[in-house]
Order: sequence, then structure tokens, then C-alpha cells
Amino acid sequence: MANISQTMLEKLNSVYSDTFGAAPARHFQAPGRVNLIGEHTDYNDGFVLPCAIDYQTLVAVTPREDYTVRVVAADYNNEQDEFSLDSEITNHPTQLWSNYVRGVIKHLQLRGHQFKGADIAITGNVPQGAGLSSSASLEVAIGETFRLLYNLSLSKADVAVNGQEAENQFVGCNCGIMDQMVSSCGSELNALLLDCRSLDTQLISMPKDLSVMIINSNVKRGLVDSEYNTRREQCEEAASILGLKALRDISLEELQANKDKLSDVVYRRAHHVVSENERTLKAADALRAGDAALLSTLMAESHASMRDDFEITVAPIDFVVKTLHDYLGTKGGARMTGGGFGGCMVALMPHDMVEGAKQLIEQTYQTETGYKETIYICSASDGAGEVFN
Ligand code: GAF
Repeated sequence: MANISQTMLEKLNSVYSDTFGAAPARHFQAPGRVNLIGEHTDYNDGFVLPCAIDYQTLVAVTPREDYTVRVVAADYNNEQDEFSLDSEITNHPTQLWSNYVRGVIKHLQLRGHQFKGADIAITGNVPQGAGLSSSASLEVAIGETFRLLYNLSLSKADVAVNGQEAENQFVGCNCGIMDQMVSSCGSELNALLLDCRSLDTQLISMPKDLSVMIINSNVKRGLVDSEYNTRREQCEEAASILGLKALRDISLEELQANKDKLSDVVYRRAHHVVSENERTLKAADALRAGDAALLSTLMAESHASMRDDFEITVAPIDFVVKTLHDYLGTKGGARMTGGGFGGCMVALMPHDMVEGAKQLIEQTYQTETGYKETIYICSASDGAGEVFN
């Protein structure tokens, strides 16, 4: 069961009752995520190894007898939206947050599900715009709310896929399936090895002797949508030239043997994806075995590949990752996590090295880069579900 902040719950209940004049009937949550390894592999039908984190989007809700949906966003100055399930759901012209709600509900309808309206209040503590999947957690929280409120015949994976469809087709970001899947299907104390082609999942226990640290560089993730879509197109170009369904379908040796067919930049993009898939599977084994030294190597290689081949890291993040690797040696590892161009890093390390790592970053990061970090120590958490007070 997810560990929900009481302060957040109380704030949400108060916004709910101020807006709708009564207490909410039920609460649902969906977490953000941190990806341990497997970056930009999801839309190449590859493998990813994220875990859900103990930061969530939280929904308070009461079903309605009619077909109206009313929503209030506690984190956006209590902005409100209202729309009808009887007419075509279209984009809200100004409130971007509300398009995630509208998109998810519209895509549930497009799948043929029938349900009545709801009064909904939303809040959350997943850092926004930091690469920890605040958007996916909102999509999954809304999908899970309607699934459980109206007993829709959907699996948790369906909730994830529905959220991705809403983001791709309604909001307009061409993301893969990783974030929604782990937000929906994550499990306490486990990482999730996800095959993004079959959507098969395997839970892998997080080693008890390692802490998960997230370091937010607070470098604003500029250009992220356009650069993300460009990377995706370059991967698709590589697959198409090589006659593959996706970059999942080639080994590193085969890719190297076909280097001449691709331009330098497209080859390097493909090289990242193909090598990252191999690293992700090795990292899953290393996590199972609690092999910190191997995880350290794989995380360092993953970061170098994102920096040199995929070109999605930024200098302040490269600085922290190197600082942490120098400090941790073979006892732990660090890498950028998420879409790139700023945002967060993830580090795995023995509990007794956490304080030293924090101090090192606090002492060097701002002086070196001009940015101020935010550090979170996370636990692998459960995916979406109902919250019982
Ligand atoms: C973002 C996307 F939403 C994911 O689908 C994934 O591609 C990730 O970037 C990079 O691994 O979070």
C-alpha cells in the first residue's frame, strides 16, 4: 500500500470540500517513477528497469449520477474544469493540466467503456518537469480512478496503455510506455523489468543494502519535446534502413557490421539503444544478485552512452555523475535518469555512503555549475491503487 503524506491528503480534502461542498467518497493514487537503467529504449520495443517512487499524484473523488465531470487542481491555484461525457471531449485551450484528465477519459470512451461523471480534486508531490513522470502519474491516477470507481473491465497494463495513448494523441507528446507501466504496475521494494514489446513484467527485489538517491539537477528541461521527438525519429530511421521492425531486433555485433549503412549521427543513436538494451538485461541480473560493482559499471556505461552517443545529457549532470562515481567506486553507481536535457540523476549506494554523497554534492555542485540541487532518498513503491485512510 502506498505511503501517502497526511498533509497532502488533508490539503486535498479541504480543496475538495471547499469546491464541491462535501467530503470526497474515495481516494486513488498513482506514483512517479525513477528509471534505474534502460533510457530511450521503450519506444524501440526494448527493455527498461524502473521503479515506482514514494511520491504520487493523489485524487479525491465522488461519482456523479449524471454525465458531467468537474475537476479542481489543488496545485494550480485551484483552477477548475468542467466537461460533459455526452459530447466530444476536446482540448482545453489554456489549462494544460486538464488535458491529461480530458485525454485519459476520452481514450477510455474510445475503448468503448461506459461510465458516468465524477467530481474530482487532484494534488501531488511528484516534482514536476524533473523527469520523474509527474504527467504519467496523473494519467494513470485518472485511469485508475475510473477503472475502480466504475468497475471497468481493464487490466492495470490497459490503464497504462490508455494513459500513453492520451499523451500521444490528445496531449501530443510521443512518449513510450515505460512511465505509465511502472506507475500502474510498480510494486513495493521491487524494480520492474519491463519488456516494452510484449509488456511482460518481472519484479526484481531491490537489494536491501542499497539506497536509491535521486538528485534533481534543477536544470530546466529545455527543448525536451522537440529533441525527444527527434531522437525517436532517428531511431526509427535506423530501424527502417536496417529493415528492422524496431532497434530491439538487432544485436550490437550486427549493428556494428552494418555501420556503413547509417549516417554517423543515426549510427550513434542506434548504438546507444542497442547497447542500452544489453546493459538493461545485465543490470536486471546484477540487481537480482545484489552485485553493486556490476551495477556501478553498467550505470557508468549507460551515462556515457547517453552523453556521447545519444547526446541527451547536460554538463551539470555530467559533473554530478562523475563526482558520485569517483566517490562510490565499485560500491555504487549513478546516471542521468529520464528523457534528458536536464532533470534528475539516480544513484544506488550503500546506506552508510548516503550522507557522504549528499555532503559532497552540496559542497561542490552549486559552486561548479551555478545550479542548486534537490536530493531525495526514495523507496521502491506500489503502483496505482485506492488509498484507504
Ligand atoms: C520519457 C518518456 F516519457 C519515456 O517513455 C521514456 O522514453 C523516457 O523519457 C526515456 O527513457 O520519460
